[in-house]
Amino acid sequence: MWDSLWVDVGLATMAGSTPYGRIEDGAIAVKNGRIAWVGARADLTGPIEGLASIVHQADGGWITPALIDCHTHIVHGGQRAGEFERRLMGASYADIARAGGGILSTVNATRRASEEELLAAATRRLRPLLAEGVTAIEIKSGYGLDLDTELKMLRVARAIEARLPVAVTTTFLGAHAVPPEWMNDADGYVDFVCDEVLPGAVEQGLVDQVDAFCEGIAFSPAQVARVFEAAALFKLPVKLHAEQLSDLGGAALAAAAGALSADHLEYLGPDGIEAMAESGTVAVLLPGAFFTLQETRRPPVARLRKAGVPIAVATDSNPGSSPVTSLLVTMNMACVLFGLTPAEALAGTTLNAARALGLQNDRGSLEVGKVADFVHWAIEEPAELAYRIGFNPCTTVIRNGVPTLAG
Ligand code: DI6
Ligand code: FE
Repeated sequence: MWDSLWVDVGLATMAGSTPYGRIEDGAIAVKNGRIAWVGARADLTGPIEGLASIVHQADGGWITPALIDCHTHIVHGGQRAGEFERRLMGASYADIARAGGGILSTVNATRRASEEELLAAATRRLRPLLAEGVTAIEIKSGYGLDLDTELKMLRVARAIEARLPVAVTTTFLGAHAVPPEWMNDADGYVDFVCDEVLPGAVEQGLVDQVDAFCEGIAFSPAQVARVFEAAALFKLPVKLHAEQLSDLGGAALAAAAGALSADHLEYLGPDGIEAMAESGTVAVLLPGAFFTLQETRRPPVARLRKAGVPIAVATDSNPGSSPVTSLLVTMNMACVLFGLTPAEALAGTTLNAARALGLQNDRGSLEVGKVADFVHWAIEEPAELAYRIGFNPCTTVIRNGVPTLAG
């Protein structure tokens, strides 16, 4: 006897080799918070009332795996609307960063903010994501750039998991920018990150994975390699902000380190693609940053596809380059701006987002044994999720098999 069963619904399982893994008239059952059965309703045997304690007649619509936002900087102090205005007047993102604004302006605001203030502000930004059926999210540090503030950000990320119905993967991003105290000694700062900040955060159980920003305005491949070595000492998985504004070979470096993902990738070249395909590194596309910065160079989607590199899609939610708090809008951008199909966009926020976080055994598809996190949508076709802009058709978020929100 199952705990619950959903019928009279389409299933986009995101499993198997067909787009969406569609089952038109499906059924999905839950036992002890995990998916216990999934398939065509016609394959259920016996009267359905006898199969589960609770039977939900969905009355049409579609169930998909719960969404996963696999790249965010959602914990931060302040806002950067002033920079938005300056960019509209012609200043570039890199100009603003070099003039001491950009990431460093958020560092100042984040250092000043209390833990309670950071938690309250992040919670307000998370609400719209949760209402869209996000039940797992990655949250990076990287706006502290000193020991106390990096730990503070990561504690807030952990507190989010305790307070809100969402699983949080924390990512240490101490190598996000060179802070003012180390302005003339980037190598010294990297040593400090590797020798003091990362070990301190790991000791407190605050780090699930390690990231860095490989870019002319941030850290060189040689510096990133040192951060990856430090992560390896703690057996932590790595990922990288790579090839966002130029091609420094970051993706190949990440792939060689066995990275879970390389993210952004507008300037990714053939060598990087090949290396990622070989290592199984996920390409995380962040169209919100491309849109916000009015970039023109697109990530090489056709070549990634051809090489068989798994493609994920995330908000990159941050106060500078991607002030985005909708994964559905981000899926639309991935289609319109980058040429993904709606099925690829949904795989990018479910199955491949799970892979980018190393969570694919538990999340990302409707398959027996995985965590029973899924979403019911009032839609006629799964492609509707990527097609509308600013409309949220989510009716119910099911978390650990329990309906948690009826919108
Ligand atoms: N790339 C990004 O898109 C974010 N960080 C990064 O390395 C932007 C962070 C910011 O502008 O605050
Ligand atoms: Fe980012």
